[in-house]
Amino acid sequence: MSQKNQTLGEFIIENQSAFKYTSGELSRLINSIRLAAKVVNHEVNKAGLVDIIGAAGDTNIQGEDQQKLDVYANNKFIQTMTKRNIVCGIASEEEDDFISINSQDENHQNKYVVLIDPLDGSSNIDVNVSVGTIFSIYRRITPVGTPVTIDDFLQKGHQQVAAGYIIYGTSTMLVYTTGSGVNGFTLNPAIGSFYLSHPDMQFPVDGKIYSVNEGNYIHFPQGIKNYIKYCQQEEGDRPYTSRYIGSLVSDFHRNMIKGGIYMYPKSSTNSNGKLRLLYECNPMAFLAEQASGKASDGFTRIMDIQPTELHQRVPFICGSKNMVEKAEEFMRNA
Ligand code: P6P
Repeated sequence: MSQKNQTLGEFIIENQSAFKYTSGELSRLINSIRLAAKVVNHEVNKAGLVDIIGAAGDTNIQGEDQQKLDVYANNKFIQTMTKRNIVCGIASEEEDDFISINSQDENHQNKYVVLIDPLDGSSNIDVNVSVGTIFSIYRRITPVGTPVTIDDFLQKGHQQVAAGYIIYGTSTMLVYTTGSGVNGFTLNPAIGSFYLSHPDMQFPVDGKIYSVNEGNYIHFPQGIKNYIKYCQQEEGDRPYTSRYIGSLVSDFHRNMIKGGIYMYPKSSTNSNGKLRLLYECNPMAFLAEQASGKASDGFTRIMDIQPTELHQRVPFICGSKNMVEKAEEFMRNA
């Protein structure tokens, strides 16, 4: 049984036996993410002090200006996981294609692939608003000893063995699941250790916060428009409160603690929405369901969607179970 103030390292060791693949590789992988998180956290926290912010001049496959910290975070996570010889493949929002990793003479013996959004919400960096890293971990499905293929990355979300995020906010937290609930660890920057601060995190079944970019309202499907109007109506415990940080990890984290729903619907300008299935929606959906919440595209469970492309986008509705089901009801009845 985990107790508060346990370090992340102690927690991983204590709970390793509970994980069905107890080879220790996944523990080492989580530890490598922990190390990279501390390194990135250091740079994020001083972003305002050195000339490391501002566009790097390049654009990524999404056509978005790459902030220097995006590039830095991407490199740090990839380097850390590669050097520690734990994964056989990595896919990243910042990389056009997946990376096959054959560390030293390992001959592709490693079993895990990682998909990562190294710095989500990076447009907030210059205005000092929380940003985050999101990661998703699968066991490879192609034969060990051969290079990974795209099939190892295009697995349905319910095949994930672990998922989590780091939120670089007023405090830095690592929140993750290996399929036995969600636990949150807060970094003590003075000594560089993560401590269990939020054991067994649970979405309240209901909530009063809705998070959506209402600037896109006129482009939303009718069902979403109807749900937003429902949230704003004077009746029962409504109107709800609108809170939108513009950083998925931050909005998700607040909603998981206080109760709420996050929506990034499709629109006439974003035909499949904006968020990416593989390294944003699936890991957040895994966490949501492990915390008794729910995640869908408005009709289908996110983790049941069969991926077809590395950077594909899906509409995303996620949060407190009753709120997501209410939004789905409006989508069905529109
Ligand atoms: P918009 C950040 O770019 C992100 O991927 C999520 O973190 C965030 O919730 C969303 O996009 C914000 O998008 O279009 O509302 O600015």
